[in-house]
Amino acid sequence: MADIQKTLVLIKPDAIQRELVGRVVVRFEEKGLKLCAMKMTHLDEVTLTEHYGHLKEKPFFPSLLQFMMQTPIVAMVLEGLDAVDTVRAIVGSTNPRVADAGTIRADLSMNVPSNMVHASDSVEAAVAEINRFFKPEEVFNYEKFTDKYHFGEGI
Ligand code: DAT
Ligand code: MG
Repeated sequence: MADIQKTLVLIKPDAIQRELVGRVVVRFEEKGLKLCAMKMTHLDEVTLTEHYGHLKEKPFFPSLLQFMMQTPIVAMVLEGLDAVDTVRAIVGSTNPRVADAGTIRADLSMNVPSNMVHASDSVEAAVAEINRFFKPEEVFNYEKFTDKYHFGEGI
């Protein structure tokens, strides 16, 4: 049975620089994911060290942080059936050159860390990451006419 989940997406500085924000957002919207929150914000070292804590010992960690602070980023919360895995599938694997064609990373990028987007990788991570980037009152729950197509029983 599918679960209705929320997940976090960050549109990274390379997408901002390359003027591809709209192209990223449209992919999630046309899939049928519901936009529950969205804002532009500048990340700081404290937030990024928490966010990328699992990579702290990696040699590329300092340059990853520098990259993520080059411009503001756009943070979003998306909701849908199995949204965590669904969004990861649309985003594609970390290395854009081996990501499946049709994914955001494969179609629009070539390298790391400039792979366009971050997406939560588990339900637990999604809860923590949504709380990291949004206050509860910034995340909206509302009904849409299309809910019957995207949120129904189905398979
Ligand atoms: P993902 O973003 O697919 O969840 P991750 O959590 O392992 O991947 O890494 C976070 C980001 O760190 C990733 O999107 C790009 C950057 N990164 C990962 N591996 C890297 C590497 N070998 N060199 C440079 N940047 C890397
Ligand atoms: Mg990750």
